[in-house]
Amino acid sequence: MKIRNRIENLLVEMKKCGMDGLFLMREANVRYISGFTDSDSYVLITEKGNFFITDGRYTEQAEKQCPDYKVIKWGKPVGTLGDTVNNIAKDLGLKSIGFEKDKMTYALYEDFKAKLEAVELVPTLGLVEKLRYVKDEEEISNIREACRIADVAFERILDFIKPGISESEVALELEYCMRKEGASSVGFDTILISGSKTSLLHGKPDNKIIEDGDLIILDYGALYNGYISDMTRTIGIGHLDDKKVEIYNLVKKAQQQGLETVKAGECGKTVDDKIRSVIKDYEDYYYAGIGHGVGRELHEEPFLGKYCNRILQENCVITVEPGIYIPGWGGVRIEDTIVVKKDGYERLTNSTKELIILK
Ligand SMILES: [Mn+2]
Repeated sequence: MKIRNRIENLLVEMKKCGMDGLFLMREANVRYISGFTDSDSYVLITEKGNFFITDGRYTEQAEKQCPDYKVIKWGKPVGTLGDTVNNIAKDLGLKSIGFEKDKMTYALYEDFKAKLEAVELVPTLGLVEKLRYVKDEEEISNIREACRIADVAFERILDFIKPGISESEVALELEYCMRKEGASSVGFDTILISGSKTSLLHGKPDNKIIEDGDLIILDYGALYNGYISDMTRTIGIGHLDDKKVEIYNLVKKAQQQGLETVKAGECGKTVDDKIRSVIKDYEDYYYAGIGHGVGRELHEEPFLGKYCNRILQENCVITVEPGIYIPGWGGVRIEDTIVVKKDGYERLTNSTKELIILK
């Protein structure tokens, strides 16, 4: 979708809230609404024009990337951000300006409060996020590519993993594979943990050595063109005991049945209910957050879990990632990134979910 269309859609939302300006600072929102690909920048959206506010490091880049905006350089000698926004507000005669209340800092709010005397500051929540909830074709194709990169990296890393090598070495190689395949960076800090550490949902790779009998959780993703993929696979090394195989197959079944409940019109709770019914003997070891939207941010709406009632819509991109985590023993998680469709879903991460046991 063109940037101009996104701005127009946002203006509609702003009108509903009765504000004539909207100041944005959440990086994912700034990028979405402007096309800018870097950080430390702000936008002010109004019916009378759109302003991209950044410092001297980024003005040239912004002029190129944001043709729908007037680029404004802030900082000395003009003054603070509040001064800069106030100058625009005075020129345009703005009466009220919205801001992201979950992102605005107290210090910046104080600055705005002091400088924007004639303007009402209106706290807002999720206006741009509402537009980002359903992905357009271009966004989906970026996520699809990020998922393809993760799939290729998974295939390659299987040749690299062997007993005696550390988690950190494997994580580094995995990240290298993604960069080599076209990722601009990792989508988030790689979770690559083994043995009893696998009960830590977000454990960090370290110098722990991968040993015979270990399960390994690989939860990682690529960043491509500003969009993230998110996939988890659990694999085994050498001789796995029966309980590990049993729990693996249970999680695999739960994830598959969870996926099959996904379609437009359902909500995150439905998926959770289904998964819970499959893993019921292990419910004490289950973590209720079993999925989330993914796009410009790793975790965004809609979320999937027991208390998640937001309706899944066609072309929402989400993850489904149930797991069983037994403290001191270990855990299993399986996760795919998928697109919600009218009658089901399309899987974007396509790596196998058959239990892989490396020798
Ligand atoms: Mn995830």
